[in-house]
Amino acid sequence: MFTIFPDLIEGFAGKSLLGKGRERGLLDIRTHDLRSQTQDPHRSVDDSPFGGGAGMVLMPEPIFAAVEQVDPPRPLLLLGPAGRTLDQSVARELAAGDGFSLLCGRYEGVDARVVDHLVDGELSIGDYVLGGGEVAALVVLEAVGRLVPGVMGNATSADEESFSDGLLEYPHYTRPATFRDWEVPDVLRSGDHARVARWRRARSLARTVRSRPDLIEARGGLSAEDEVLLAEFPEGS
Ligand code: JF5
Repeated sequence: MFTIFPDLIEGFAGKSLLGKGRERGLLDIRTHDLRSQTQDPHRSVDDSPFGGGAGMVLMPEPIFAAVEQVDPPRPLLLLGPAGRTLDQSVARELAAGDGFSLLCGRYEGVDARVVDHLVDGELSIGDYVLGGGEVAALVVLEAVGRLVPGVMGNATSADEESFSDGLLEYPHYTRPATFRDWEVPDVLRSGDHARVARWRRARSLARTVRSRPDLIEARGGLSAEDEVLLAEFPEGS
């Protein structure tokens, strides 16, 4: 990871799930300060744009120098809205690969020669503008890190299966069984594991139909089996 805010990245990657994965030697996350290679007294990383206009642009020299100094894992991906949008498939691909590096842009953008001659691609986390790539990089790290075997224990595989299934999660409940008159559905306390599994599947389907019909569309609509489950467990059952 290349950034002008290495402390920000380390503060997050040193804690949480990523910190644990690192301590266990499962994740190798390295942060590199783009200012480390600056030559001037002000340690400048940005300058005004040729052709005029507002704001500043990240200069090519410190970025090329920082990257060439460490010869990082490739692909080197620049965070920014021009890239391929991160989703669970992209996260899975990155987790399954041999490693990758992230470059965090800032200000109005990065000198185009970095895009043309240094990075291998661009990665977005969605269609909105951020002040810099750092928060986006943390999103990528967390989404990918939790998929690395061992980082989350065996909880990940099951949970991952449910997303690769393209459905939203079923509702979860814990104690107390009654909270302010609101009861946990009887089926979850019945001890009938097969029935619990069918109820959860029905709730996932119903929730996805209601909130994310695009995901149902992407799966090619509801199957006959899906329809049967929805009929067995109507809303409120
Ligand atoms: C960035 C120059 C990058 O704004 C983003 C972003 C939006 N979606 N995904 C990433 O990245 C920060 C700011 C300025 C380049």
